[in-house]
Amino acid sequence: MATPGSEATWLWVGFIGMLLGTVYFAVQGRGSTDPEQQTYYIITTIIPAIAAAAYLAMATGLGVISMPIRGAAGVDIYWARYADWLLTTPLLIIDLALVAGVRKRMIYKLLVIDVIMILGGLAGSMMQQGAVIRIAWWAVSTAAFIILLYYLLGEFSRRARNRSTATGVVFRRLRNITLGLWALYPLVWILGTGGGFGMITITTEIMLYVVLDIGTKVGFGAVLLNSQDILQTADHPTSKGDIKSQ
Ligand code: RET
Repeated sequence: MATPGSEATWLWVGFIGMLLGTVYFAVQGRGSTDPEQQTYYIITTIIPAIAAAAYLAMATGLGVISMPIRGAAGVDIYWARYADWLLTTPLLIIDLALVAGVRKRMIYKLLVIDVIMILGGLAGSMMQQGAVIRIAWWAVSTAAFIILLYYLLGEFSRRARNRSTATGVVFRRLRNITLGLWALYPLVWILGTGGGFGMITITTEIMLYVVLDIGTKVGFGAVLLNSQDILQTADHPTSKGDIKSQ
C-alpha cells in the first residue's frame, strides 16, 4: 500500500464521476419492465459501480503499491485499475455482443482475448527488469487488442447490420466510441508509468485514464441506454412498427 500524491485529486474525480454514472443508470433503469432491456440496464449500471470501487481503493491508497523499478526506489503501480478493467471490459464487450446478437462462442473467444490484453498490461506494469520486457508485454497486450478490434469491425458489425438497419446504426455508434477511446489506453500506458519512460507525469496519466474511463463507461452506457427504444423497436418490429422498412 502506498499513498497517492497530487494525483489523488483526479482519483477522487474518477470516483465521483463513476458514482454519478452508477446512480444515473440505476435511476434510469427503474422504470424498465422488459427482461431484455433490464439485462442492458443491469450490466451497464454494474460497470461504473465496479469502477467507483476501484477509484475509491486507488484514492485511499489501498489499490496502489510502490515498487522498485529500474533503479527508481518507489514507482506507484495502480494495480486496482487492472482489477477494474478485468471485470468491466468483458461487461462492455457483452453489451456490444447483445446489441450485435453474436453467438456465445464468439463472445467467449473475445473475452479470452480481452483478458489476455488486460493481464498483459498488468504483467508489463509489474516488471522490474527494464524497458525491453515491459515493451514486450505491451506488444502482447496490443496484439490482443488488435485482434479484438478485428472482430468488432468484422463479425460483430456484420451481425448487427443483419439484425436490422437501426441496430446496425446503434451498433456502429457504440463500436466507434469503443474503437476511438480504447485505442488511447495503450498510448497512455506506454507514455506513462507503464512503459517506464515517464514521458507524461503520473498526474497527467491518471487524469487521462479518468477521462477515458468516464467516456468508455458512462458515455458509452448513456448512448446505449438512450438507444433502447430504437433497439426494442428494431428487434420486435411487429409490435412497434417496422424500422427496417423506414
Ligand atoms: C493496456 C496495456 C498496454 C496495451 C493495451 C492496453 C489496453 C487497455 C484497454 C483498456 C480499456 C479499458 C476500458 C475501461 C473502462 O471501461 C492494458 C493499457 C492495448 C483497451 C474500456
